[in-house]
Amino acid sequence: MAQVYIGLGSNLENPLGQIEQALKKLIAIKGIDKVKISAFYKSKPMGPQNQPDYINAVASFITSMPAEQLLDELHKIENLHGRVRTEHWGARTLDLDILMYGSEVIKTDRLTIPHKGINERNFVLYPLNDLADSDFEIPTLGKLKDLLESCAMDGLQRLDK
Ligand code: ROI
Repeated sequence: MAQVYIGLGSNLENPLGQIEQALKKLIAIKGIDKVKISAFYKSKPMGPQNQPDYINAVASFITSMPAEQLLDELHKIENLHGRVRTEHWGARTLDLDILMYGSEVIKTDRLTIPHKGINERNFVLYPLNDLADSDFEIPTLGKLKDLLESCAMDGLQRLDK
């Protein structure tokens, strides 16, 4: 069993609804248990600024599904949400990223885990902090507590559910 963390993001076509619906589909995946969900956050776009603000959240669960198979399941959900892969770092209806897969470090054509850029993404670190305890260690990157200290909220807004 691995403890897995997933990042969710959307900035098109009712982002809040996209995230809520995606979480329902995530929970329904066979072989995933003990799902926990962070608060939802509103965040400024990282990358091109001529796109709407994002809604971001993090989910955690345990699974014995291999990472690549989990990635396939997440892509299926993205596709159901009409995800079209167009502009690099452009707007999207739904983005599901495997942030961490247990303590594994994975680098293949399809997967980089821990997910790239986690340490500088407030929209990942702050929701992650809702789920993980303060001495949580991100493989290769260090303690969540230390990463948070050097990552400003910078307009990141925690939403009331
Ligand atoms: N910016 C924010 N704020 N949230 C995201 O989820 C997000 N996802 C992305 C890029 C385009 C890098 N910017 C983002 O993929």
